[in-house]
Amino acid sequence: MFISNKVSLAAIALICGAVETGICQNTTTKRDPANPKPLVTDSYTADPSAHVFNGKIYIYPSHDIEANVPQDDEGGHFNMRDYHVFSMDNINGKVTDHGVALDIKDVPWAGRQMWAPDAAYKNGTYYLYFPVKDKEDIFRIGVATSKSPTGPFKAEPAPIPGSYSIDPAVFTDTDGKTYMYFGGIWGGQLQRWYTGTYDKSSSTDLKKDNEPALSAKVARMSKDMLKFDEPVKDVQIIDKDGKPLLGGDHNRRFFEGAWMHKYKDKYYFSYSTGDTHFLAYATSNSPYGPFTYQGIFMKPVTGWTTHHSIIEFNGKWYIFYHDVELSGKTHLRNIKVRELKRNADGSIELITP
Ligand code: FUB
Repeated sequence: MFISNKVSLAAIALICGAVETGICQNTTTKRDPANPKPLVTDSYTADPSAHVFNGKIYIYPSHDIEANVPQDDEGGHFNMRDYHVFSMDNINGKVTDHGVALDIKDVPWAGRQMWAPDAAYKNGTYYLYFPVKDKEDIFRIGVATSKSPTGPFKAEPAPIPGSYSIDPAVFTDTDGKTYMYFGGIWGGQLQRWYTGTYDKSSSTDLKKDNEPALSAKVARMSKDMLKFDEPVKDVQIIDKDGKPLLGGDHNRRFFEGAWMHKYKDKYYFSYSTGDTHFLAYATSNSPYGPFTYQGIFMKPVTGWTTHHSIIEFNGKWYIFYHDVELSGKTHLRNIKVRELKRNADGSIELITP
């Protein structure tokens, strides 16, 4: 079912020329909203965290590479080593690759696997948040800063104190307070922190199907955006009867890839269900939750992982996500964008990719 498309990737890389050394522009300008195409075709990109800064769209994705690591439940095959930032003047505009924004060799505490990043802006500084395994092979979340949204970013000498697991998603509320949502089970190691300290014994989930599912985490960021300003809390997801979703409820429970957006004063917490490959969402009147499960809003894409972000741009809402159209391989992904539509009650229309 997967299609190999290495020929077109190589051809575009030739046209583009400067992929590894500098700025490369994909000149595609017409996009079919019903059939989105990869936004970047000369490298592999995934986990797109999109933001609007100064009226322009910036995308902070993972940079997938072929590292020839065998596939396993812990995601060893996702062995990424750097980040590039991409920008677009408008949703149909060309995509500009701004080159290497942060390299693993410039993160003194990092061991391996730079996974899904996110970014934020405050008081003249841009912040890149990134999960990477430390030298003990434990995922931590790092932060790097720049005066430009495209980097290069300079990493802090140590990870954010008290951070663990993967997939940071940073949301600044209308009152100016910023929160980080994070976590992911299986390869993301969240289950290993169940007791409060790191326990290496579990490689997937808790295996406690009738107990509340593992939750994503949230913490308000300090004013300097470099640390948590409070103890990390659970992001609880409940059903319409107020009961927590259970660990065995694989179609609905949180797995990884959290995102937060606000629409008409409601907080929308969205995430991947992982091994069932849905994007689902839950809503609350508070950024801390509890969040009431609302449903899935995207059916599975090609490839094992599904990961997204949601932004408003010029009065419309968009979802950035990835699939494996270019490679047919689950660890070599490509980012895409399509419009996100809502019903009159604020619920999100189901997308069938
Ligand atoms: O890209 C590596 C991991 O795959 C991400 O951290 C997860 O969200 C999944 O997309």
